[in-house]
Amino acid sequence: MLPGPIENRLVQNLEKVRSLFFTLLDPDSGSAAEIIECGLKSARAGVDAILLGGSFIGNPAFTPIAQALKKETNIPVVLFPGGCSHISPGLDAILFTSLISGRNPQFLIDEQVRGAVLVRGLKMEAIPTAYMLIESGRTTAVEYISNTRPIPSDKPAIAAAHAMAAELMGQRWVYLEAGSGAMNAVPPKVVAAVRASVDLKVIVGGGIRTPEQARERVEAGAHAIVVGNLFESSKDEGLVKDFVQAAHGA
Ligand code: 1GP
Repeated sequence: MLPGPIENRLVQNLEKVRSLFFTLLDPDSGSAAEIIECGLKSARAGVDAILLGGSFIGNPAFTPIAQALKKETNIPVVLFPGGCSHISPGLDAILFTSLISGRNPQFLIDEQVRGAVLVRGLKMEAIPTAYMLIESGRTTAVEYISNTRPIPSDKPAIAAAHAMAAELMGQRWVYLEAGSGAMNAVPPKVVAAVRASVDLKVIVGGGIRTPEQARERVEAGAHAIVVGNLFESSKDEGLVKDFVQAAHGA
């Protein structure tokens, strides 16, 4: 499967900036109006894409939120699913993830088999992404829900080996995840080890709270930085701009 227009656009953006910056919106983090406003602020601040999703999605307004963001912004709105039940119309693309750090077949292949039929039916662009949990100081929601163990944060070689396997299996992106609201973000050493081992595009997220932390991970080789929690609580457009500048290398 060749890259689709959204993936191509992100890769083209990478020719102009040092690293991409994505905002993650959790559909359950507030009212539909609040989430849409957070997305619009992100768009005005210059983010490269909005990720929409999380471990749980209980908000029945999920699809209208996605549609409103698509209508009112010109940046990609990409589903970041917690499972195949989150696949719904109105999004530009899906990070089609497999939780390769875990050994739970449900998130390695089962959700994907069920989701593939839906993605094809909706003619949704899929961005093939290996998803890896990195230990971050305490149990995270994604670790608990997926019933998997993260990779130890002081073992960059293990993370690199997983990324190599993902590349050999045809993935194009790898997402190094500390977990939403993580105590510790993915260490730069882990980012650097993965970047040095594969040609995959490297996304880093979870527990990044300052532009400086974002910059350190860009220096280590991240192609994209993801921040969620912080913007949901602060609602500060200026702060999003600071992160965009840190990622873009301005
Ligand atoms: C979580 O990587 C994302 O899946 C973003 O994490 O909410 O901690 O920024 P935060």
